[in-house]
Amino acid sequence: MTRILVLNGPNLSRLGTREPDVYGSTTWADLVSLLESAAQTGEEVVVRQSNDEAELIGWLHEAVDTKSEVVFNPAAFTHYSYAIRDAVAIVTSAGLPVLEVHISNPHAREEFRHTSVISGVATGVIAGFGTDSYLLALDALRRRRA
Ligand code: CA2
Repeated sequence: MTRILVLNGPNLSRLGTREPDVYGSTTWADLVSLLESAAQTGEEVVVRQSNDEAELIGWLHEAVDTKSEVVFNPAAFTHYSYAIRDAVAIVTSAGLPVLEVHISNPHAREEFRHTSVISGVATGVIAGFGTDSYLLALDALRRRRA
């Protein structure tokens, strides 16, 4: 059984309630159901969201302990959290993939979003495809495993 942790950072639980031009109209509840139901035979997809940096870091440590693959939207922490970068590096250096995902394309937005302190230690990055970015990441994990 392959366990996939889909981790989400601050404010993503508000998806679908504002800024639909940037983030689309899919709600957080819709996204959770979509991802859970996208699990294929032999996969368990666990979706979590936190506004708390420490909790996200704890979940990344859990990924190492449970040998889970990770799809991660660090949200605004993407742009400045060295603590989260270090935790992602702990996962990838244990040989487990961490795919950084973004709903929007941060490079087409404000300058501060052009920097990701996570990308350099992530396995790969998928951004700009709306909530499909998560589905593309699940597919990329499968192709990498095959
Ligand atoms: O595009 C993405 O997925 C982001 O990671 C989303 C973050 C943003 O800080 C990153 O630059 C790019 C923001 C998530 C906030 O989520 C909201 C959800 C609904 C309404 C407003 C914000």
